[in-house]
Amino acid sequence: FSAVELRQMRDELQSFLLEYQFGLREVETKLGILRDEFQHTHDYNPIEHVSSRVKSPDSIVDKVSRKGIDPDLDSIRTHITDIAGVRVTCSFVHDAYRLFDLLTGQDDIRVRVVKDYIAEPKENGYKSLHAIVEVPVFLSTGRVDVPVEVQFRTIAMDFWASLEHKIYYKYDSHVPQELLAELKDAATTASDLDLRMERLHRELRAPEGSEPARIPRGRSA
Ligand code: 0O2
Repeated sequence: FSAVELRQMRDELQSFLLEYQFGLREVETKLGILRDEFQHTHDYNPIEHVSSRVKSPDSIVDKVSRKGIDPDLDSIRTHITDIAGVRVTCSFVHDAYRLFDLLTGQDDIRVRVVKDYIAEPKENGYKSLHAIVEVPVFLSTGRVDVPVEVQFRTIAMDFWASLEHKIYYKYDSHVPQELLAELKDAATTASDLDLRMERLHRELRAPEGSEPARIPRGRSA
């Protein structure tokens, strides 16, 4: 390649990734508005925190080779839908679903795919609600609809997933069987905690004078 061609490739790659950066900003703004309005109207913040990232070029290249995708920008755009990713961590499971409904119900958002790993956890115990949404971004050249993967989860699910991710990388994806079993057990403990915290929270928010929700003792309370 000549120096001019290399510069052109770099520029193309930069504008390609910039679109995803803009897509993230739009989704983050929507979530920020929902959080602030919710706090104002209901005196309650359903979002614990939001993090986002554009996939690194290295990680895009890994996925291209893992999935046998043609290494050109058009097929990457078509086949890799998590180049822009936002993670919304909520205190409670019902908030994760509520945020999902509020975001995906907006009429400029198009929902491409939903994977509900909260209702149907993965075999290893992973839980989260995933949606690939398309958000419109307006550039000087016109409108582009940018795919963004949004993951909704609770603090407990997030705690579990980040540890599992670290273990998976440490063992280069060959995690010993005992550790896998222990992770799965920890996922059950995390779900139990989510249930329990949600019940306590409901009791806290029940109108004064009303019958307090009964909180059963025991493992799945
Ligand atoms: P990172 O570092 O978060 O970007 P694919 O993305 O094509 O491999 P699929 O089925 O299209 O898989 O997507 P899916 O199932 O919606 O999962 C994509 C993302 O969800 C992953 O992105 C993780 O962030 C998260 N995820 C899915 N399964 C697991 C899991 O078992 N453990 C943990 N810790 N996270 C999971 P990346 O690109 O793998 O990683």
